Amino acid sequence: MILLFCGLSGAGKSTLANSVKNRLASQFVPVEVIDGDPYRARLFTDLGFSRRDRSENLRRLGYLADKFAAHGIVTIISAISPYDDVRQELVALYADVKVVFIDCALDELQRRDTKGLYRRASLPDDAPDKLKCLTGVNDPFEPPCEPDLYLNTRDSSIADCTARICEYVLNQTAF
Ligand code: GGZ
Repeated sequence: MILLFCGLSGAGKSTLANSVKNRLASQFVPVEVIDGDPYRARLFTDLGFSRRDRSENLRRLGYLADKFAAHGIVTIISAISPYDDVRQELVALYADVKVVFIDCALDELQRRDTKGLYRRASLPDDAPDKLKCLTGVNDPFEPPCEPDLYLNTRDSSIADCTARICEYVLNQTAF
């Protein structure tokens, strides 16, 4: 199974992915997390944040995920994945891809702003530090119409969201 976690920066995708991994590991379910941010930093240094590059990013992550999943490893892709067409491409291309929408209201993300990205996106256009294509602020995010699983990290705790995802995985698989 491949779980495609999508949602805005700061919504809790990486936190949840690692929390799900730890919880399932304690039940001897193998999980690999493929997180967009470190893969961009270490392997996909040629990619920026244009639509074309974001799409290419997800295609590469999907290809890798399929390799892990082929060995029976529950594989979580954790990336903003803002465009529905590429998410659907992965669903069509690979076996058992489940879209998991990690949602959170923008005002809460702006309040959390752990990396300062939302502050930078709201700077005046001529500010040197201005972030010009932050997803959800000045770059698009297409919410999945019918995600396999919907979680909202403003309304629910990480523990509750983790429990729901683990329950879903365990119900869907033969572990
Ligand atoms: C979105 C950005 C941007 C812009 C830097 N827009 O939450 P993070 O900080 O730790 O992870 C995000 C990461 C985006 O990588 P993804 O592979 O998830 O993106 S995508 O699926 O859209 O290809 C975020 C940080 O990089 N970041 N600039 N402009 N996120």
